Amino acid sequence: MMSSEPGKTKFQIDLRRHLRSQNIDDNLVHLICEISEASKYVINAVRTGDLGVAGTSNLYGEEQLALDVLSDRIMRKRLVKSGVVCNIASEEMDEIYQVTSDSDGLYSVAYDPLDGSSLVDVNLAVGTIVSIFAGCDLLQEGRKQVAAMYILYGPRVSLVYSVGNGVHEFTMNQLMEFTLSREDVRMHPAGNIYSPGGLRNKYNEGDEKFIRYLEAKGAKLRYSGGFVPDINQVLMKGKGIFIYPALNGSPNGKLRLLFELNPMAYLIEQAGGAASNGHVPILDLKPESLDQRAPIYIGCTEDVSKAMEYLNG
Ligand code: AHM
Ligand code: MG
Repeated sequence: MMSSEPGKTKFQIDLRRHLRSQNIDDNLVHLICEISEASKYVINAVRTGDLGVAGTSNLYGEEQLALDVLSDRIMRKRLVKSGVVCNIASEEMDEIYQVTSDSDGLYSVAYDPLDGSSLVDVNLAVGTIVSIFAGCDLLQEGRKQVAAMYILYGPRVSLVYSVGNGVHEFTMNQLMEFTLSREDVRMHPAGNIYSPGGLRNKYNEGDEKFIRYLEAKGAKLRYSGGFVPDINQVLMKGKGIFIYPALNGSPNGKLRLLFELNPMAYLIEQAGGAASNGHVPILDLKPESLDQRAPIYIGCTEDVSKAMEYLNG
């Protein structure tokens, strides 16, 4: 433990100092710091950049916004220059970008540079999501991640990371430095908020019954349509569940295993929560392709178990 409550710290603990206390190698410290530096340019792009379309599409055939393309470029450039990365995969790139084939002491990174980008024009919160593996293989089970993190661009900018030793939150200060705001974030066993993605009239019967159960027990609906702020709410309040289930016509839901689900599942598990695709933990899924999607139920362990009961009962 390095600090106490926000506002009660005698001195500010910055991200690099905190990372150095985690017993991880210097290259990983450097990599996470480089990503945090890149996020400062992404937030600048979000705040002031062009809101139009880029005229290109990503590997899902979705139209890319100028901000998607710019954020992707910012992230990739920084990762390439970091000197500690061999392979890079992005939700906005068709293929793996190989920086070097020499994996010795290096890391591979999968990221969504600007998740929820279609919300920027209505000024809702968005974020960058990052998954890190040791070596060059990006198609590994999420449980093998050595680190996961996100940066949330909301009224404040926060950065949440784990390297397998709990989950820690940093907030950007007036000097654009990330300083520790919450250490070892823990989730309660059960929650009182729910965040349901997708069209409810396309839910299957089990998911519909689960939502009715949540409503009947008085859980509050909290869904912004941005995965990062929605997960951040569940994680930081420590209470609740986010679901993006299979939909009629979309049996794997919408969200992507490599770029969105694995890193969030890692963080939520590290905080004492759970994440499942309805049958097995998200972190045990072996990805077969970069663009793999999966349904997700993620949050407090008892809520996720209850969802499984309705889904499989
Ligand atoms: P994106 O990666 O194209 O931005 O899409 C992901 C977003 C998530 O932020 C969010 O959870 C989800 O799409 C919302 O989808 P829906 O509008 O179908 O509920
Ligand atoms: Mg996304």
